[in-house]
Amino acid sequence: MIHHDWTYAEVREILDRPFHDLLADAHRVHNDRFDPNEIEGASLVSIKTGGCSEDCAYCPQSARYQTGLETRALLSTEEIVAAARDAKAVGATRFCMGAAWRSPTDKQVDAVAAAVREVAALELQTCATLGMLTPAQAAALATAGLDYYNHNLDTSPEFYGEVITTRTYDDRLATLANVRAAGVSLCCGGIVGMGESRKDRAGLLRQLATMDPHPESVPINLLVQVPGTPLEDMEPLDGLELVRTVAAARLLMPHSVVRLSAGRESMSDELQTLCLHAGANSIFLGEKLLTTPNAGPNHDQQLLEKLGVRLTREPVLHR
Ligand code: SAM
Ligand code: DTB
Ligand code: SF4
Repeated sequence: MIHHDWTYAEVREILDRPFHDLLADAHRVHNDRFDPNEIEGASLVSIKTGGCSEDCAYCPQSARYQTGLETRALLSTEEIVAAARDAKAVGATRFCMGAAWRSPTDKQVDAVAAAVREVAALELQTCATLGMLTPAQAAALATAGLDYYNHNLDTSPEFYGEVITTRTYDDRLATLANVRAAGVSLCCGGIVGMGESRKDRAGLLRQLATMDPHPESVPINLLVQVPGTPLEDMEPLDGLELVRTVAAARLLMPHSVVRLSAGRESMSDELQTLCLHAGANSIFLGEKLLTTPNAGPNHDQQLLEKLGVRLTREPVLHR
């Protein structure tokens, strides 16, 4: 049964279970719904880089922090399509276009919509993450054939103000509602390792799991600690807390594809494997996330081979 009425206490009880019980429960649900030997490969390209007006404390692309990042204007449709072809060549089935905007102008949305049309023609699933959207902008992207929109809640409503002050949690919820209303699937998750407590991880998971329907994709990012950002010296999160978060996401949102998203570069193969065992069934492929290094295709291929895990277009739901 899929529930959308999770209470904080229920979510917290799941996160607090003895580790082996939590892992076994999550793997059972994962195995019932999906083939654990199949994962989705997604690919990211930064279509507009840096110079962002927002103050997200984790982000190398904020203009407020000296991260040494080279800014870049919006790529042309041709450049985006070339990146999409490269993504397809490494086995990606979803192509996500990310832009460092607070919210795009209508003209910028039109330019991205033109690229979406061409990427969709390559038979890649399309995703974009462009910041806050109006209902009309979401509808324009839907018309262009956008399959998914990524917009993260990032953390619990209570911890949110410690990380971002330039837009509110409610702003994010409004964009999510606009995207849903346009008929585009949601990719929505958060970041762990920003100094939040287990209470906040439970708060984030509760927000996600009380959406109806649940987001189709749930990215769980481990903070990438980028020099120059306010979170650069954060004490790294205990890996087992990441596994708990993934396992709880799997139990709370059994039909969603859970992506072990940013941060795999700093994880051991064993930690990544525990996350896949706990129910993660999507990763980003390729050398780069948006601006920071990713695990890389050679290493990923070796790991997937060792595990006997295949890349698949869409992890199959058994029931
Ligand atoms: N500018 C748009 C926005 O913020 O909505 C879209 C791009 S933004 C880079 C997309 C997401 O990337 C953020 O919401 C955040 O969850 C994630 N992210 C950014 N920097 C990160 C970091 N250093 N570590 C982990 N995740 C990060
Ligand atoms: C998401 O949840 N993670 C991706 C994607 N959505 C856009 C972004 C990760 C960014 C990591 C930092 C960087 O490379 O700039
Ligand atoms: Fe800008 Fe998005 Fe980075 Fe926030 S996460 S600073 S909105 S690019």
